[in-house]
Amino acid sequence: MATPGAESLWLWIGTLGMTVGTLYFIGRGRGVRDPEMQKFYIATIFITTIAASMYLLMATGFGLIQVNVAGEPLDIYWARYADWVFTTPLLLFDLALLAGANRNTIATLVGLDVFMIATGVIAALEPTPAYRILWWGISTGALLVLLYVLVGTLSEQARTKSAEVASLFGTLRNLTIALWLLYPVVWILGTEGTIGVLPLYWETAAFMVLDLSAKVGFGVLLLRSRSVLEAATKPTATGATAD
Ligand SMILES: *C/C=C(C)/C=C/C=C(C)/C=C/C1=C(C)CCCC1(C)C
Repeated sequence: MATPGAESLWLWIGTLGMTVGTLYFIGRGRGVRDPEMQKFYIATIFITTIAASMYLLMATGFGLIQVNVAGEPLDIYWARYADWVFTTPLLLFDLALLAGANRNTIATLVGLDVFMIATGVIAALEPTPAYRILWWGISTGALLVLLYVLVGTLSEQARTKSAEVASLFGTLRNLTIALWLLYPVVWILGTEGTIGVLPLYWETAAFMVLDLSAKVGFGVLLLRSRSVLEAATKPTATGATAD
């Protein structure tokens, strides 16, 4: 096991930010009785709780391993992937719930997402640089298909909802597209990409800012207005409801 270096500063900030976000979301969820509405709060609280614990794991050095890549030891924070494999499906679940998506759409999104993170893990652990890039490419392909479903099928379903729900969905969808596209960029420029443009210190800072924006920022926008969530869980006039 390796010990974190100066980048642990960013990991502690990440731990703190995710913890504050969790407590804030728990506060927002107090008194919500409707089981359909509670789903938004439960999913969002789990997202930051998982992220807070994985950041703590990385900050304390347990979430870090060394992989031999082309004969050189490379520090890999494996706990990132343990975080993402649970939190990214939950983020998509929040979006799908808002859009009133059916089970098939949710299953497609979650399936693509888990495939993306799993192939990302292979990319991170692969000892041959060229194959690392290959798996990165496969994972990025899955991300592009996933975003295509977000823009296509899911947005179509969101349009059958009230104007305020459709508008919140649009905002969160765009935020998700913009932030998620930056993950493979930071990865390939960072230490994992073995090109060595971004040192571990700055890569860790970049992932921390992305993670906090994609989870706490996302949650703050989603849970800001109870009336919008109420409207999202009510059956729509056009009859295009979930299931
Ligand atoms: C809260 C965490 C979030 C929103 C994480 C999102 C992560 C990704 C979209 C990661 C994507 C990756 C690729 C597309 C290529 C391979 C490397 C990854 C796993 C960083």
